[in-house]
Amino acid sequence: MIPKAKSIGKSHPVALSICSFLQISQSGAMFCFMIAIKKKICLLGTFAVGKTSTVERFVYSRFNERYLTTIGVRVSQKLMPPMAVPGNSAKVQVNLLIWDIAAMDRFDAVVENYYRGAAGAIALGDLTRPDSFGQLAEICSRFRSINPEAALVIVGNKSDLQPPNADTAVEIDQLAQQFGAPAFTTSAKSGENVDAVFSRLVREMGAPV
Ligand SMILES: Nc1nc2c(ncn2[C@@H]2O[C@H](COP(=O)(O)OP(=O)(O)O)[C@@H](O)[C@H]2O)c(=O)[nH]1
Ligand SMILES: [Mg+2]
Repeated sequence: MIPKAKSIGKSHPVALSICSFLQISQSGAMFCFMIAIKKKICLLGTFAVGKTSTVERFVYSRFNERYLTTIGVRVSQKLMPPMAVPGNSAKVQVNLLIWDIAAMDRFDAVVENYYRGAAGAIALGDLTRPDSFGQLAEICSRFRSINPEAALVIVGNKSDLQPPNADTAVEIDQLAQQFGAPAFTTSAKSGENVDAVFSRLVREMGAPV
């Protein structure tokens, strides 16, 4: 009988559960451990840069041309593929809780509460609107002030409309250096690099073992 997953520390944003599973290989059956972890991540950026579209592409593999303003916050989930742990028979599976937070004109306690407990964030600017990157530095600083250890990935979205020009490339590079974060260009419309951004963030957040 396969034991049921046991949940530890349910109230903590990064909840851990461990279950064993039976792996059948050519050489016979053996027990492996699956370590399941929940991690909260946030999508950051000013209005209409493509936060909701990036989540829609990643979680549901779809895209909508219409702009529907996000009100408050919307949380989606996605189970990442199990990852092998070097030197260990255990595997780790990350369950991402993705917080798509509406752009706000100002930071207040509500926004700070949305950020609280996040292990990472994807910070997006719009390649067709260079000013959207200017606002990202302040948003990322605020996010890091709440979550100092959180991982970040910087994204220039809408690459299908506009490849990064010299100025935006410099700006993205500066943001990446300032926050010690990798940078990508993506298209939520075509899907280019969207999976790669989430996979990289999971790696940046680090395995729990
Ligand atoms: N061409 C193109 N349009 C995009 C892309 N990402 C988002 N959009 C469009 O940009 C608008 C704003 O996107 P949305 O995800 O709602 O932005 P949010 O306010 O940051 O959540 C919508 O009309 C989307 O269809 C993209 O990669 N390429
Ligand atoms: Mg939105």
